[in-house]
Amino acid sequence: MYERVLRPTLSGFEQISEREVAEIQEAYELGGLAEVVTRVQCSLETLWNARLDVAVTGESGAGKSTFVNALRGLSDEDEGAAQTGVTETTAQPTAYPYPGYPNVTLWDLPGIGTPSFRADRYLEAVNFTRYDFFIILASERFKENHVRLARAIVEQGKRFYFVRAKVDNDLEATRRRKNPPEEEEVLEEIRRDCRERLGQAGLGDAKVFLLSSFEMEKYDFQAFEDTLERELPGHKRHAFLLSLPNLSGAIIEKKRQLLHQEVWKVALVSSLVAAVPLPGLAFTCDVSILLRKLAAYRQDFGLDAASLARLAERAGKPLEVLRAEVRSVLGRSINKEVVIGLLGKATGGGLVVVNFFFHRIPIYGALASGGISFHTTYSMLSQCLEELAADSQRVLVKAFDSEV
Ligand SMILES: Nc1nc2c(ncn2[C@@H]2O[C@H](COP(=O)(O)OP(=O)(O)OP(=O)(O)O)[C@@H](O)[C@H]2O)c(=O)[nH]1
Ligand SMILES: [Mg+2]
Repeated sequence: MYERVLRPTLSGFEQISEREVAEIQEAYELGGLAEVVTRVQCSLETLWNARLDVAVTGESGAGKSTFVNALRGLSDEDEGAAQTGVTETTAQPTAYPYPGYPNVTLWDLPGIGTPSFRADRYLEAVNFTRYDFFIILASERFKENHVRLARAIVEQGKRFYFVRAKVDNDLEATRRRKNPPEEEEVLEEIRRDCRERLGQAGLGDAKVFLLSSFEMEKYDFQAFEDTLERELPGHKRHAFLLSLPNLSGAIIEKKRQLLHQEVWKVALVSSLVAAVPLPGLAFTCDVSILLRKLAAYRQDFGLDAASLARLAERAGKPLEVLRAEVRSVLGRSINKEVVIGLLGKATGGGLVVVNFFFHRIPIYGALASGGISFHTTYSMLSQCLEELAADSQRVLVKAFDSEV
């Protein structure tokens, strides 16, 4: 029990930065605990409400719609999926919000295929200011239009990432040769070619990634994800990472770490915002905040019914087989009674650890006083987070029959 609570907290005890400590101190001096809660709540809401709009563009047939679906964890047949393999008819950008994350939207842009293509007009027409960044998708040959578009995007002060899509096709084709080269050789050759062409056009520092929407987690996907994440501002990084489908163990682990950093804020708000007595417990806390947050965790880790069903579909596994890997209480059902039960069990569990870092905060004395559930709530939330992340890893391994 102590082990489980200790592990994540110790590794992330720097989770409260010097800046945050100073901010809390200032708020406390200004308006006591009430002001602290307001500030913390505000910072959480900035994170939770962050918008992210990503434009996916490229030539007609490059695989834009398939890519949009794969990045959203959808199969082409799923409800709400972008239509693929059909001739593009719409000249308007189409919005595809992430399932369960309406603030994060992938935009499937019209193709850039025609010879009379004018990049500046195109950007105007697709309302370029709306997007945080562009993904230029190219399959097969590198074309002049890609360069024109990339330059125009940079001229407008926006960022682009160059994705060379459908690399599974390239590998398949070279496998048919008499003396097939190594896979990595083929990939490196494609990478070099793209970089060279972009370099000749004065875009030498452009980022190039080789991907396949049919095997999204392979090839350069991890580098692609790491780069996007690194180059986004903090609150947008949060939205981006949480909305990603759990394609790899690395993504699940990153989500766990990210969420772990905000546990103390959620615990603080829920224990101070409303004094609602709980049956059978010696303290008060706002269970509805906890309930909402725990339901969000479940979705972040792809364990809610809709996410599991999508994964089962994508992996071609029966839903029941995946569900059997969900072992935590919360992963199976979530309601007020379950949460109160968990709070009852969590009492005291994480006290030692919480003290370890939280004493740096000036309001510590006030929090440690009787009746405030901060410690218990903190322990409960971190433990649930650990268990849901572990469930998520197990489900992923089962779905794709592999260590991830
Ligand atoms: N092998 C392979 N085929 C792909 C991949 N991505 C897309 N395709 C196929 O490429 C074709 C075109 O894909 P779409 O996603 O419809 O392409 P699009 O860019 O949206 O096309 P338009 O909307 O017409 O501009 C479809 O038959 C897809 O199945 C991939 O990663 N690998
Ligand atoms: Mg399309």
